Amino acid sequence: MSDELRTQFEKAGQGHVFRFFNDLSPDSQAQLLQQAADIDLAEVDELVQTLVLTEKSGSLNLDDVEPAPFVPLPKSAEEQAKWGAAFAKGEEALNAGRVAAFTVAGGQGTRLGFDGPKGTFPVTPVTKKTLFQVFAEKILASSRHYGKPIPWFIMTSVINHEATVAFFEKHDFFGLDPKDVTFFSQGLMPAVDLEGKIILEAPDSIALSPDGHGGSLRALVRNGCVQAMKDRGIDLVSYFQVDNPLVRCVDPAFIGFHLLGESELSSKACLKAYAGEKVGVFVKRGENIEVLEYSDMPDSMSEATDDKGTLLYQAGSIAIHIFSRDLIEKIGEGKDASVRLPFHRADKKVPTIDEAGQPVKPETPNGVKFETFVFDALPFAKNPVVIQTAREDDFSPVKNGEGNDSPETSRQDQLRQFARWVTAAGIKLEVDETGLPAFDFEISPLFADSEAAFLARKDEAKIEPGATLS
Ligand code: UD2
Repeated sequence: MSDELRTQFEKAGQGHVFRFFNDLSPDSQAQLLQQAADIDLAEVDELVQTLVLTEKSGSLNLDDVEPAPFVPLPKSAEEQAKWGAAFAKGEEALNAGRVAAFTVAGGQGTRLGFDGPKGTFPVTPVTKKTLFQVFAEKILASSRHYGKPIPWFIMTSVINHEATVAFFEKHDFFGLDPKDVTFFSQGLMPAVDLEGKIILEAPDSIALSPDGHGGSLRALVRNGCVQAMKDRGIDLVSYFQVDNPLVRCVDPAFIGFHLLGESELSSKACLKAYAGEKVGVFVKRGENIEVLEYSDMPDSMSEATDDKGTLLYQAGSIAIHIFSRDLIEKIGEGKDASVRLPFHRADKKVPTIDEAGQPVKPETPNGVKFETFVFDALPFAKNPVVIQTAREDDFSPVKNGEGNDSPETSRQDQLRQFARWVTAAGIKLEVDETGLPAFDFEISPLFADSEAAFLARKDEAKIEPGATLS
């Protein structure tokens, strides 16, 4: 098998991957062969031809792009009724046990500068619960409320899989039944140099990296999760990213809009906080709804306003979706070439080796990584629905060490949410002009995971500095 594989790599112009092979120990040879065997050479060749060797076609054609329509937050009585009906419909699905939660947590989290799976980063104001614990408690609270387990699928990657599983084991799955938590590792793609040659990171190792969150669809199929969902009668998947402690892991109204719209893929949008905010934007192109990634959007477009000064492209994607299981299966199986997620090119500094096999740390981008994005599933989905959500109820991610979207901004946004619930319950609490309370306290999702849940338990709530309601 080793000779055959090497011949295939040579024929594909990638034979250099084995240039140190004869000097390697048997274990190292086996490792390299395994890595090579997992690479789809035809796919790599196609990506090299289309994304690396072809001149970049300049800017994207954005001529026929317009802002996407979305369901606004309710204001009128009619809209309130519509949201109420969606909420009831979503609750029906939750009561019937049709919903699973799904977190993509395979990324590297380089911007945060935190060494470890991002989900193990502490985020809450007082007890410093980690992102994973916050999600676990929200999922547990919902499953108790609806009297049905909500299975949770967590996608990791080779970078953090073992550490993630160990973290959950160490913390007894934060009260969840381990049977309801499934971890699986996403696929990997080789990085290539600017001539399209696969990069070696060591004499016995190919430079591999996670294939993007779009890889979650094929990973869900390949790892038997879609089958497990079928076995458990689950046909709705609530998707969110690992970095956002404010997310409602399962949101009845959102699920309801998905069902009422007979949608295969629904999305939440937040009005952009400022023109340059680093979120993709929902757009309409012909009949399709798409997300245009922030890096692909020219400033003239992201800054364009109407005559009242409102941003034209204001519906920011906050990476919260409901997928119908069938759509995951259709795209994830990869059988039908007409429903495949496109790969995107990202130029990166990829550590490599020189001709003598010595490590080289590049100063400038020397390689190309290939990633797919989950929102590229939108054009393949029937009846995509986009609903607006209030940022303060759904989105305050931890992405950067400092400044915007940092642990500090997210901590404050959690405090403001707690303070709003407390104030709505008529409990006196001093807050500043931004709604930030005068002291830190914390409400566990297991005590209350929404304003309505808090109002129902307000008599048990003693709010004082450092209080932790759980
Ligand atoms: C993402 C969206 C952006 C906006 C924003 C909201 C992309 C390209 N952009 O930006 O439009 O919605 O989020 O917060 O997605 N991940 C994996 N495997 C991978 C790569 C990423 O699991 O191979 C996970 C990662 O762990 C994280 C999420 O995907 O949970 C987002 O990744 P990111 O931090 O690279 O995305 P970001 O913030 O640039």
